[in-house]
Amino acid sequence: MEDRSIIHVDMDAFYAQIEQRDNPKLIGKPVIIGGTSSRGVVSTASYEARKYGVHSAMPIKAAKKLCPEGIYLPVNMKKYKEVSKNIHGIFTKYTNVYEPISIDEAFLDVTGKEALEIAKSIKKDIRDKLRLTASVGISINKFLAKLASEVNKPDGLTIIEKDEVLSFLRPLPITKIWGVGPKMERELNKLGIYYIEDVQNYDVEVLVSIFGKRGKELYEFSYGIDNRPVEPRIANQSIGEEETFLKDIYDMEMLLDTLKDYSFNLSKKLKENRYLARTICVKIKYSDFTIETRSMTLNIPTNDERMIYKTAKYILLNKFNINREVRLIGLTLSNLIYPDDPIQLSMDI
Ligand code: TTP
Ligand code: MG
Repeated sequence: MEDRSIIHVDMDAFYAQIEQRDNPKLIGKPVIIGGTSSRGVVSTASYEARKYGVHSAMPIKAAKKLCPEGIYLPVNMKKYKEVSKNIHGIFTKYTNVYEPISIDEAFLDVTGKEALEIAKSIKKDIRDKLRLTASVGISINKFLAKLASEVNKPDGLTIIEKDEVLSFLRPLPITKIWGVGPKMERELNKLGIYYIEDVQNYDVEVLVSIFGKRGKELYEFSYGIDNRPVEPRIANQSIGEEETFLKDIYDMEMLLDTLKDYSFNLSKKLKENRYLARTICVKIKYSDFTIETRSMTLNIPTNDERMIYKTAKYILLNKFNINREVRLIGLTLSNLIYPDDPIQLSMDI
């Protein structure tokens, strides 16, 4: 694959920074944004509050113990979404090959352009137009660009050049590898793997025998290999999966199993992006190439694998009349939203 230039932009302490901007009295203070009920959790904390050990996903109660003098504010989602729209608007000035990945993050593919100049200009735009700071990473792929953006937070700008990749990765903990959450971490620890260097030195065949495809990915990430493209899309579009069977089938079990796999993958994608979906649509293409779609809209948006599958199954069994062979089945989730409440979503795989 030819060399690419990928930029990753991530706003610093996003919700908290917006509140500090809008109320200068909060500047320099530990500000904690989160659910205000007794069972609420921290959405984010300003960098001042992080010094006390306060972080996202921690119960507010625990945060108050660590940082009693903190200023605790509720989540003003409407405001943050508006700012998010403005940020994504800035990115599209530079390239159409831009992939929003959450409310405050995006990848841009600027291959063939002056990546450093663009990165500086994006930071300047965000500062001048929105009076906010972002951290930016530049490298040869998504995985490395995202790591680069984390290095010098807040207000950072970091490049990982091609010839620095291996030495940069070597000392990092394995949790820095894309998709390695606490569960995977424990499994790797059992093999004596703690740092990315340990993955580099491990026998890839053994990793594959234990983790399958994921083992190979892990090994490739440890060497900084990541060929995933920046996939341009607009937040609030839809996500979906479909597959043409090798041979047309008339087997309900297999259709359901396929929907189950899709539900798992799409739920994971929703969680990674911190989206919830309301509309679930099943598509069937028959052996004569006619296509039918049926959908349902949930009262409560979800990212739950079981809920997605349950609904898809209901649609398949009740809204279709499958009386001939099926060539393709697809599942699409639309009506994607950001949660209005600071629901904590696990990134673990
Ligand atoms: P992040 O970019 O993960 O965090 P951040 O911008 O607050 O801080 P950092 O400087 O480390 O990037 O998430 C963006 C926003 O998403 C964050 O401001 C609040 C929200 N969020 C939650 O509501 N719950 C969570 O568990 C996390 C991680 C984020
Ligand atoms: Mg951020």
